[in-house]
Amino acid sequence: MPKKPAQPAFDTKIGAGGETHQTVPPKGAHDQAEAHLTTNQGIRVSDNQNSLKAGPRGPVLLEDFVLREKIFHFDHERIPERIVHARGSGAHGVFECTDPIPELTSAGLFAEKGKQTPVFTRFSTVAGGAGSVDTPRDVRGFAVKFYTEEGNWDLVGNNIPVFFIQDAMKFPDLVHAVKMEADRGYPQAASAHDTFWDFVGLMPETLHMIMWAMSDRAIPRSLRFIEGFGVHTFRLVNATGESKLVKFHWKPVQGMQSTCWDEAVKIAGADPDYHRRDLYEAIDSGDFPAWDLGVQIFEEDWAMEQAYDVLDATKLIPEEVVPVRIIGRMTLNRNPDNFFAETEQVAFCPANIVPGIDFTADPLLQGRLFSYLDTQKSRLGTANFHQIPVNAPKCPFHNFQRDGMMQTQVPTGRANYEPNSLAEAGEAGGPRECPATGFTSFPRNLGENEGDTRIRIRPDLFADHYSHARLFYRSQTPIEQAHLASAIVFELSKVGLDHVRSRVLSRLRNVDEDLAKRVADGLATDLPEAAEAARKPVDMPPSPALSILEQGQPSLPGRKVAILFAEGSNLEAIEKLKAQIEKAGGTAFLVAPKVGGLKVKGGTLKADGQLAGSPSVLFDAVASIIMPDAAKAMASCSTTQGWFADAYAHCKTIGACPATRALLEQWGLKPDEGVVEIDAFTKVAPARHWDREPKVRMLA
Ligand code: HDE
Repeated sequence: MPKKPAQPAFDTKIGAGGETHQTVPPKGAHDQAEAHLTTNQGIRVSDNQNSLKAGPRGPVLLEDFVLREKIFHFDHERIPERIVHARGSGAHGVFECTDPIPELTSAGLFAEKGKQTPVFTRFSTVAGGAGSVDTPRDVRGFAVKFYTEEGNWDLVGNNIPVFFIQDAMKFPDLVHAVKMEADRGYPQAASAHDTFWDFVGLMPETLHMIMWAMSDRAIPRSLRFIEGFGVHTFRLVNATGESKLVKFHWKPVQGMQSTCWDEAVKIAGADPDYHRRDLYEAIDSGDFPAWDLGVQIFEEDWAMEQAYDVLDATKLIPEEVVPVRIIGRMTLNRNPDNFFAETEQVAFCPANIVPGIDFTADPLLQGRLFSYLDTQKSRLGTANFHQIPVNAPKCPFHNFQRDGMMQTQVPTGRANYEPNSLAEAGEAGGPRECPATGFTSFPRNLGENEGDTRIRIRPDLFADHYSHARLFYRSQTPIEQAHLASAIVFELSKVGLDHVRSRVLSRLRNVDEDLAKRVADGLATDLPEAAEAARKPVDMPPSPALSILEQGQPSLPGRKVAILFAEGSNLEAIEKLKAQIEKAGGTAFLVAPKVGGLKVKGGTLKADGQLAGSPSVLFDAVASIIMPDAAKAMASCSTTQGWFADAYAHCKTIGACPATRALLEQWGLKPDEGVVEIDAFTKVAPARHWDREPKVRMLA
């Protein structure tokens, strides 16, 4: 991480009372230009320390406009947080088209190889408030704003390709159920409570997404290691008006990786900003995360032949059936300058779409097309939120929408209506519609052909609530299945209402009998009768693309590794290991019982973090280079023991010198193939050794 130089400070005496405070002189050309502190009206402030008083001990005067303006502005600093996805982290970047698809879409951003489009991306959790922690079990939002030359396109997706519900009508109920319970105001950022599982049990359409949410996908290692999905079926339309259906995918170039539950819980305490920090630091250090954008393209006729409805957002199309074609890459290469101005004020909206892309009649998507514009007005307070820099298109935009709160544009002339003939009198007439290049909606939406009968009903195939949940469960590796079953046991163990637990179990029997048994066993409860299924589930061939572990072991680039040392450790060995890790693309972080500088063999060494403040959960793998004397002193330290025990229990690679190995044995942490000599460490880290897991933890 590049370190910012420390600023020199000097003391000043101010005020009649001679109070001392420290201030920092402006530095650099930029600061010099803005050296004078002013009010919002541009009046220079002479004293930013003391309010205006009637004498040194007298009351503060109402005329102190400097104080009043400062406090007034501060009082209104907070804006309503997002009702969902309140906690998020964002970054700027660029999207580059790598495989143009003009035959599929007229959208300019996909027209030529090498074409670049600026983007702003915001990742988020869903259930917790803006100040909640980064690592709860939750869905992650994955929203990308493409500032294209034809206007803004927002692909507002998640890290899970399906959703809990099929119809926007149920969204407020879902969100009320998962958020803090209405009377008690807890739990924060957690689905493990009665009301959420009550909703799940009563709404079997949630079960597919429940499988994902209870899998390791919902406890990612970092935002850099998640996939993203547009979820709904969209439409691509080419220049001649031909159309195909499409699902959008983001594939992380860094690979995919998750934590395990015990680790995620401990990270929440050790570093509540774990994901935000990780993203910021990676970008700040030039290790730019990237994602490939892929499309699954399919014909409407093909869609109509499937056993599921592609307008149903609780269903996915297996990649093995319709492969994902990679068409471009997004690289996040710039952190926001200001969190509030950019990450907080960014306003995504699935209705922001460009010519060449169109919606389908997915009833969840249709509801979203209303909701986002509406919510921005209450969150950002004005219909002019599109003028905030992070939201404004980077291409010209002109229309006759006028005025409103916080209008920052100054339109000139009389033309504020259309049609007008002011140009005939030599005045500016303003912009006009463009039939040739303007956005036109595709004339037919899939499913929109059933006459004009107004009905509140779902299509038949929407009633299959279990087949895709089953597909997901059966596509997982055994260890992932165990994690998933254990997660449901954990969540249901926090449910106080017996009938809620029982109803969920009765639904799980339709997903997979083995899963239901494991959960019932984990709860020490009897299996109820299977719930009646509205539509008999069908078995689909497993899809390895749905498993994280099937994608392979993580590699070192982009991962953070701790090297523990203590008094007397061998400096040369530490430096050698550090260099090896960095050469392999990882980041080495030195941890010691004290940070200031310890005497080691060969010199003095400062640590990057103190042992108690840098628990092993924050690293992908750990190595330890210590002398027997130090090991002896550390043997009785519960923090040190916990440091190793967690690394071991989270199935991480441990690089152990002989003294460390002896310590592990003393603590009963049996060395296995994941406990390696220092020389072999870089090769093995940061693989996870899941074979170890059954030895350290009871899983369902
Ligand atoms: Fe959202 N969702 N959502 N959602 N959503 C919001 O918009 C909504 C849904 C998603 O980083 C809100 O600006 C409805 C699916 C992301 O700023 C709100 C329905 C998917 C973000 C809203 C859904 C998403 C949001 C809250 C059901 C994945 C964060 C604040 C019909 C495809 C964007 C805001 C950011 C945010 C409504 C379902 C993704 C209230 C009504 C499905 C990533 O407008």
